[in-house]
Amino acid sequence: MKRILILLLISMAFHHVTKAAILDSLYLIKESVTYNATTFYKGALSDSLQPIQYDNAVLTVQGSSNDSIVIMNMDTIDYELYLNTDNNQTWTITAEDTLTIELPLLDWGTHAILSTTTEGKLLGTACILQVDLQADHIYSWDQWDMNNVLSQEIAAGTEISIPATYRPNVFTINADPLAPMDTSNALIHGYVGDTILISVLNSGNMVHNIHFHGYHCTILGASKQSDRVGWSKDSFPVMIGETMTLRLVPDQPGVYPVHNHNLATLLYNNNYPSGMMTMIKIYE
Ligand SMILES: [Cu+2]
Repeated sequence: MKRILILLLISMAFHHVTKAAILDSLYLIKESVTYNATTFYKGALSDSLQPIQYDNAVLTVQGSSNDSIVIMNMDTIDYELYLNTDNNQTWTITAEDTLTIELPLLDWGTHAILSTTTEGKLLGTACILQVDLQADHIYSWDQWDMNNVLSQEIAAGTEISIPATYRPNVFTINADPLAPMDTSNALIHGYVGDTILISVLNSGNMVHNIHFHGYHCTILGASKQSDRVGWSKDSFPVMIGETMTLRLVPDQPGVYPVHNHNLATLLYNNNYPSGMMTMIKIYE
């Protein structure tokens, strides 16, 4: 009897440890950012407050464990968050409060925590979850679009939806509208023959169309276009709120651009190339 009790206590202890594994603590924020004299509001789930990661946290998750994430709501409004691959999985965090959310068991691939709350939904508040991904290099691209004046109205609560006259002028991969060719964390580096996995999220308000120069990518996972899994392509759409996992195995060295095929998304303050563009740099 004593032995059973000890075993029970040990199993409870282990159970408790796996249940309570805290993956990360994130700040839920909504802040104004200025690039080249143009100011816009961006929502984010950030790993730190100084500096704020406007490009959202990217977490490595083991699908077989119910990990938790602590979220501190720094905003003065309540937020509802949900898992993009399971709409029944929702969490509400009241204004200026802290909540520990427990993730369900997750399938291999790329998932995202998104928001149904207007400010979070339209201003790109998100967290990418990379579940059990293994490769030589793992990257992520979070695509978001907005109009800078509209973003201020959304942040002020005077606009609660995307109007029919929506004319976005801010286009970002990982929250940077300038598409810096040397410093962006969207930039991909690797060697010929490497396996490179890219998690893609569309946290924006319109469909975005990725186009690769130099290479084809294989779609290993797509949360909304599951019929495309296995396709190898150089151009494909990413739906609003969709996550995809792409596999790139470079067959040649070189430096090639990747960009949104909708060329209007390659502008910022009328400068080209900006916005939804980055580079793939492959070495021999
Ligand atoms: Cu091109």
